[in-house]
Amino acid sequence: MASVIPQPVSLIEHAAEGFTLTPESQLLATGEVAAAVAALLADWLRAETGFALPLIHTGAGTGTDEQAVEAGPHDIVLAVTGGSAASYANMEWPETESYSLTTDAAGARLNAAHPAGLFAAAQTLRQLVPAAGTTGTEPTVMPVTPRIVPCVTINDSPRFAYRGAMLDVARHFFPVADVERFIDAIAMLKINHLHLHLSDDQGWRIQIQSWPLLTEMGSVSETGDGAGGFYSKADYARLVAYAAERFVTIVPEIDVPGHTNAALASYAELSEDGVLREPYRGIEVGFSSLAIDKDSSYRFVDEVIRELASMTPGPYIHLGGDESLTLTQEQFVRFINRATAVAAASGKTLVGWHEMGQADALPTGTIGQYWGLSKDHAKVGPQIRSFVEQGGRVIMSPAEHSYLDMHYPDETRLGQAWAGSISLAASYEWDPATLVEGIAESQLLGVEAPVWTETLETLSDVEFMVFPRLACVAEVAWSPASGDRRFDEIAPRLASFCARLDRLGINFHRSPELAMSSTSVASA
Ligand code: TNX
Repeated sequence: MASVIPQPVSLIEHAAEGFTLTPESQLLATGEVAAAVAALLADWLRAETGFALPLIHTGAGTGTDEQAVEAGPHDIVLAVTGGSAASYANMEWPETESYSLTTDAAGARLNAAHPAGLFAAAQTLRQLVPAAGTTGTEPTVMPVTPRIVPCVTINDSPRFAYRGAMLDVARHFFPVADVERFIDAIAMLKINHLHLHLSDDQGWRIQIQSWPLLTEMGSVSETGDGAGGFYSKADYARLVAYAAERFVTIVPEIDVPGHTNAALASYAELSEDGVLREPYRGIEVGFSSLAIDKDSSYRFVDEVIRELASMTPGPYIHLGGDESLTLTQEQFVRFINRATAVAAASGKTLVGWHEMGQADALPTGTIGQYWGLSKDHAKVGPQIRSFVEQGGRVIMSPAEHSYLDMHYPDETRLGQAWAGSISLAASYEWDPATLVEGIAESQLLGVEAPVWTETLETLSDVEFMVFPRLACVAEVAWSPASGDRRFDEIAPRLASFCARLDRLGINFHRSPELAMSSTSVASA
């Protein structure tokens, strides 16, 4: 059975003989851009199989080491048909991320018009390759056993352009290697944006040359007694590049005017009373604010966002705006109108949490991120619709479905509970286009699953909360709309995805909803 998450638009499984990956298989890539994706695919498959899997450049590309090679029946052929870097730049979404994939007794063929689509195809093929020596049902322990991929024809294309995960590196800091590992894991699910929550009360995590004390003083704390930390410019550049190779766009967030204790513990001039704050190591929210009537606050926003923008090739910068509980609405709106105008001078499209929609002079096109609860729709609906009225679109992160820091129903050691517990079914059975009145398909940029880390100290903790629920959210974000998604539809595929996570050493919650014993996890 061909088991892929997110479910492709069209996956036809034929009764015919499948594709056999053998120790002699090769990867044949047409052109340089296909070769870069093929190199990643080769790495993944080598790690899983131990096969040599040489990569050969072939055909009409620009590489110098091209060879004329006939593909054999056990080879994987990857091609990008779109042409040049210039034509990629003009290509429209969703063509950029669409692909086709066929596997049969004559080989495996991956085709896309754009390298991002080829990367998606490679992730799909990776999921189709079974574990060592299995034919889907019978485990053996012969590592060099050929892997039989079912005979399939897949044509696929995403529903939403923005499919995100958010990692809170402020409450607990995660070093570059952890974030890289996280990027690899989320990219398996065709997640293509990583939102990094880079500042909060507990810590400031990104080097800013024009405000050096932010990291000198503001980065040394985190929730609990850890040492905190920050990304140097070189670290951040490394993360951006690592993500880009995996077709993931980094969306950096500097949260203002609230969630700013770490900045106020670095520069006294940023607070209303001019008093330097102490580092904060708790988990309360809403108690801090930039001084909204001091010019220094807007110079801060201007210089920090400009510098961040110059380090960030992606189109978005997130400016937070959530939970400014010390300000009146009038003060908050005044701050947001002025701060977003200042930040928009960076040239980036701004993103804000739904509260930001209370402001009436947002830069045209500002994106709103909805994180509400269903019981609050009456209050939050107007705030999120306000982004649309001001020319922007919406990212859906409904807390009851996509907040991956919430407890599992059966496991409460990690996580929080303010949005309830989130079962695997709850992370799957929802539709972003019907959740909030007045926000329909065409107003949506996409879907994002945030992971707040007040209770999550290690990457293993993060993985436990994220997997497998992110797989459910990723399918909501990629696969075609389905009026009434039923958990049953994804449950068996989720079990085999979890078996893959297990082989990769990625932590996940062995939820009773997976309806599997530990032996079926081991062999799926
Ligand atoms: C709310 S969601 C927050 C975060 C917390 C989170 C904990 C949002 C925009 N703000 O500051 O970390 O709840 O679940």
